[in-house]
Amino acid sequence: MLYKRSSELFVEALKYIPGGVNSPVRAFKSVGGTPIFIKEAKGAYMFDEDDKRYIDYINSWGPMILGHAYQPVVDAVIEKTKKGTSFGAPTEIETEIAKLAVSMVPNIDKIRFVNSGTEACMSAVRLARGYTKREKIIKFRGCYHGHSDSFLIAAGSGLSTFGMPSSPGVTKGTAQDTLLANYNDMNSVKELFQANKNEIAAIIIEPVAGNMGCVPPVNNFLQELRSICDENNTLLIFDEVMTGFRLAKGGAQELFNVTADIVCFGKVIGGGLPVGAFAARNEIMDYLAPIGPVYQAGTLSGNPLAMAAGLAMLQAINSDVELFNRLEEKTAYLEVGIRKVLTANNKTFTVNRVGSMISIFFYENAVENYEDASKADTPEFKKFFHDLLERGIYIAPSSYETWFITDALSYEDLDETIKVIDEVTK
Ligand code: HOZ
Repeated sequence: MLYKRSSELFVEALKYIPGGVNSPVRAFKSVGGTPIFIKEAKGAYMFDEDDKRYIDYINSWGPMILGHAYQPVVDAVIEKTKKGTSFGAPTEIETEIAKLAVSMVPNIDKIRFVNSGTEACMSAVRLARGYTKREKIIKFRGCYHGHSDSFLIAAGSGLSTFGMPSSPGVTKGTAQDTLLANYNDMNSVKELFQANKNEIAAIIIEPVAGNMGCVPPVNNFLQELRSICDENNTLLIFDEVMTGFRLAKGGAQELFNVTADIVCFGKVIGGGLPVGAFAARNEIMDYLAPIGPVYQAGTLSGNPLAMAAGLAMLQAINSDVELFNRLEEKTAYLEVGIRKVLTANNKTFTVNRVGSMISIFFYENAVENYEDASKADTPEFKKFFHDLLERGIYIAPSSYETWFITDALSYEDLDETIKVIDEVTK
């Protein structure tokens, strides 16, 4: 029986863990069926507890850009572990990775490490509020910046997957300080500035949205956000948890040639260990404790194992001058193949892609914002997901999530994937 061991493990997990998972989308609730339990992974492949092999297009939701169990990261973590796993005191490696990250990313002087993308975005907003002495922020419908209270309003990702765009437990007081605009719609942003003069501390945005599926910024949207922030003394926060060190060495800032005031990281920067970070120019970062008044802290922040993994990952990315070209070529190859077979099979679809982030929407029109993304055909996606899974292709169990391409994928893997997509959509 397919997924036998996974089913048994899920039954057991349900007894002790809410929904059997530690992060909701993993439960497969929106696509139905039993989540597969992973035993191990190497390169482009994951193996479940029933020893079935999958070509992985989730890649831990982004971090495994060089493939699973990437040897330099594994070695760095093993070596560090032998010397102690946490000290709650400064270590040399924190400065090493900070120095490297600052050299790779435009427009930042200092960086602070935390444990997740959620923490990074939450801290960035607190810093922006403290720095500007204003309280309101603008976020975009369908963008997800982690599960901190201020962001769980019209959020994408898991919340959209379950049709609960906002979460109970977020107080009215918190919610009223989060103003909502539409992605790729400058007019909706301008209206908020007009109605809230001198009150907006920051705009936070995923420069390429990845939590309503992959949705690229259109025209000069990011440039126009930069301008309106400058005109209103508002800070522009790029949530580069997905795009950072993935779309280019310097992330979306480099790719689109737009500078943000604060940049948030997660995923790739930790090489698969729990790392987040936020970074900015000196005058903003020096507003943080212990120099400045804005408080932020953490026992496991800058943890030596996490820093060792992150450093090995960033060193590999920094020294590989062809990496981003290869990722672009592989993902473009996949995109062309998918378009070809879906067209031949008379499917109604839209494919969005930026670099190594890609999504298929079963929808006939362009997908430029959350409203468009939510019109995609859900039953069609569910079938597509399960058909692929059964044939060993592992994509995110939600059409609101992006596929993340890893450099470990070979062209044979991509051909196999395209062939399977052809078969299941015939
Ligand atoms: N919704 C998260 C990614 N956008 C899921 C993370 C996880 O389940 O690991």
